[in-house]
Amino acid sequence: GCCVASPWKEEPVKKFPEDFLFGAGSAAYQVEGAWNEDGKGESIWDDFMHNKPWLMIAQDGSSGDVASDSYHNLERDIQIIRELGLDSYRFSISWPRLLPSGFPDQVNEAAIQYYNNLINELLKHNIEPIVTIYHWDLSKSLQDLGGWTNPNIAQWYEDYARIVFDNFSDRVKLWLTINEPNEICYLGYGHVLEAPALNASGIADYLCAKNLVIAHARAYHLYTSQYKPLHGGRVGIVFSANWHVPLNSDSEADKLADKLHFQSKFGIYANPIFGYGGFPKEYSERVAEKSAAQGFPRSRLPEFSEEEKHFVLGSYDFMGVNHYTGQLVTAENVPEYAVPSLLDDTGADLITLNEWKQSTSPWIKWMPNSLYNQLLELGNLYPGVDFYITENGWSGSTGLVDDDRVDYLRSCLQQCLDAVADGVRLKGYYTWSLMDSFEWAFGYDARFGLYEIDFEDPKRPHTPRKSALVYKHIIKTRTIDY
Ligand code: BGP
Repeated sequence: GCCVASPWKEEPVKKFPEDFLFGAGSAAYQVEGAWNEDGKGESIWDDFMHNKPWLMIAQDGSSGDVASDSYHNLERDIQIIRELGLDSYRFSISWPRLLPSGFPDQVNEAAIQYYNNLINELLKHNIEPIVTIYHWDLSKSLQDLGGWTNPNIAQWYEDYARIVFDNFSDRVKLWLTINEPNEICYLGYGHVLEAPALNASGIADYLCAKNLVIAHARAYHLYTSQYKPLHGGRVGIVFSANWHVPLNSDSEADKLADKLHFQSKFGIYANPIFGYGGFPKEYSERVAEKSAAQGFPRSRLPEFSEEEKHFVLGSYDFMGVNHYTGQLVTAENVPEYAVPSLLDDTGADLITLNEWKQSTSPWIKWMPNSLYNQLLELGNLYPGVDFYITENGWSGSTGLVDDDRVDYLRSCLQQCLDAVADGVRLKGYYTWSLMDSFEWAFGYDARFGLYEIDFEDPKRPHTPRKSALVYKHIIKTRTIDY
């Protein structure tokens, strides 16, 4: 392992390393708006919001049609990014904005222009762009061909990534191929919580998982062979990793449930790329057993050929980690706590404690030290790997005096410092999010922004919350003072 908690540290590290990147993030569908302007194609999120609004958790009739209106307000966004003093800004490129048909037969010049302006403005002010190539807004035309369940998507994604690299890799040096495979596959293909709401749990989510890691590896190898020699950038992928511990640490059943839970949410995507290759062993065995018991002639979990395993393994320069919360995991069925969608193949139940502070997002509670614990676990699992916290934030106060968000931000940054002191190779931290934005199934009910947005009139200047001022101070001094 790489990292040990050392409570006897003489002098706790108080300062972030000089090259540590402080950032904030956004995603195209959540902020851009302009959903059908300047030749943009339709995405699965446009389709989901327009045609299946009853599946949203927030029944407020909202959508990302206008969102934070960033497509029309680039200067305003740059202004707040500068005001905060960010070292780096994370945003995503919209696949259907760049390629209206989903394929590179026609490249949308207006999209190139928009992203060029954004990148150039950032660089002009010494702000490092980190670009997510895919943050959930798949072209509807590609979903009509099966989307992430179709193995051909690896080729479609590579073709799209090539257009992205051709246009932007002379200036963008940090790349994130795909944001949160678990949320894409599990919530979108296994369930109805995200687009395309396919609801084919245990089948479509597993096809998605395999195709997605291969697509990621295609983009990685494309960049590494053709663009890296010219521009020297780095490519990673973003996983969601929320902390997990067995409810009863003496119970073998709870320990197994915890392991299977972590493998199902994280390992099936991370192990093929960062681990020993292919899907994790225990989880593969579990799905094979369950499939046999259910009368399937083969496991529902697809396999990787040796060639595929080899192609995918090691296809990274770093790992991006999105972290918000944590749970206790048990093999017992505890009906009053059960989250039904999580029972699937693991049979694990997730429990949170009443004393943990609840955010406005039902799934986010403040579990003490979860980020530190998660970073240490990852550091030990993957020694030598560089990490970025690509998302971390608090859904809470809508007002300007957001003390809850301030406390969470300070605590999480302190946990990052502690993890760095204990040897984790953490290179940067991106708060979620720069400004209030359209929060997927939660619409505008969940507010994560350091800057407040008036969604009635998104063109109005964004107002900094207290958390923005606190973050600005931390970035400037590179220390957290209380
Ligand atoms: C992550 C996504 C982000 C962001 C965040 C908040 O899963 O990558 O895009 O939205 O979660 O989550 P939510 O809005 O679903 O509460």
